[in-house]
Amino acid sequence: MPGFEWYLDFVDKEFEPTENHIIALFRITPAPGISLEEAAGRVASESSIGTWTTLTTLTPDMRSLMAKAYWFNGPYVKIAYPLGLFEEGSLPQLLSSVAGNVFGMRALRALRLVDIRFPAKYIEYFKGPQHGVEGVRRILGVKDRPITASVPKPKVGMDPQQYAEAAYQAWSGGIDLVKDDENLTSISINRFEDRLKAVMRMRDKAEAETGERKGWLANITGETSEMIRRAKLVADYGNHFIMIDILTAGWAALQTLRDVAEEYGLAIHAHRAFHAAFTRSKRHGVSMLVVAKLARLVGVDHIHVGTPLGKMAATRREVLRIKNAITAGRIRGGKLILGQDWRYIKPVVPVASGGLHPGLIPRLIEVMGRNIMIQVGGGVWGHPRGGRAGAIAVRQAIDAAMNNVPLEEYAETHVELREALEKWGYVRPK
Ligand code: CAP
Ligand code: MG
Repeated sequence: MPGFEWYLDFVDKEFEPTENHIIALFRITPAPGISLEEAAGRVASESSIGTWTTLTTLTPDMRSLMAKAYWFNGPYVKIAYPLGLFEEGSLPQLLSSVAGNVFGMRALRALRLVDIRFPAKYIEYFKGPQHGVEGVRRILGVKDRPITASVPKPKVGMDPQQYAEAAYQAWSGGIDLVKDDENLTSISINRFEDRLKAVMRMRDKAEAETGERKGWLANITGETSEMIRRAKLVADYGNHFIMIDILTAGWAALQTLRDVAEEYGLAIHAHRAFHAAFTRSKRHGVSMLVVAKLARLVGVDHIHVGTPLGKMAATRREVLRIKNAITAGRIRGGKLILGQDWRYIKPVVPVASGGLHPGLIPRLIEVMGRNIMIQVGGGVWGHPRGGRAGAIAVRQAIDAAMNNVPLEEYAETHVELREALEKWGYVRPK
């Protein structure tokens, strides 16, 4: 290493982090000619106090803020960060540190932030979910079975009246939550306020007819002050839920809306559109595990975690690891997963969605359990007899699974389910 480089000062295999360090687990692929230790030192340096050269301004006391790469296992490296590096309660600043410049360094061919652990002294500046799993189930009056949601499809194209009618069909067929699609916010053919008024009229009608509680995941995504205005409108009309595309809206906006949601008792549904731009590669980017843990810390009430059966790429192992990370009170550390004590931070509802239909529901419940939300869009609106029949078929598939009755057998006496199986069988869409 040239005389002006000091990256190895950020590597200490004897270092023992304290309870008050933030720990990041990285997967590091050095560029040719760079050792793993040097690459790890570059990551620890660039994400804490260093840069490419030694400095005349560095005093001994500043060294206490140096991050330390201290654990090495193949390409995996743990880096410990002193809490003094971080602004209390600011996710943007956390990510600008541990997930900022480091991804672009020439000394690395690839870098992935695999997991992150927050100490109690960092967690204490965040609210976590306002309602959490128990609170959401209480709002909906759904005790044991999976919560159901459906996105009226086509995802964009219906005007407010058509959309509200579709919502009514889904609710009256037994769906608990009607969800705006991730790209349906307020567009010329379907303005947010018009949709709000039309949908809420139908929500009341469906509740009166079914005797079940119904909710609308109102996609308020937009510029932050507009999201605040829309959240207040949703609360004024008596809906208990808002939906935010948290990654396109941004972490700062999510933190603001978490405070607004507190004021109005609103549960937050987190859609993760945009995540696969950086979560999908196993060698570069940020894992969905990290995204889900950050979202729990800020305080979403539901978040999409993927499903191994659907149209989006996801492995069973990854989905279950994410599900555990957002629902367990404590995460046990393992070889490549960091322990985490979530303390007072409530559990978040894992959302399984993407290519699901009645034929997949029993297997989905077998793999992901009952304490999930199942979103079925095309699998409801593609039913031969329309959305209401599709919704009924979803509930029939859940009933069959909850009572351990094979779908084929249950379909003999439940026509909507039979028709869904005739159209899709057990296909796994892609
Ligand atoms: C699913 C969906 C969701 C995806 C998001 C869609 O519709 O509404 O946005 O599930 O992916 O637009 O594709 P379908 P993920 O039920 O018709 O597939 O849940 O993996 O974040
Ligand atoms: Mg969608």
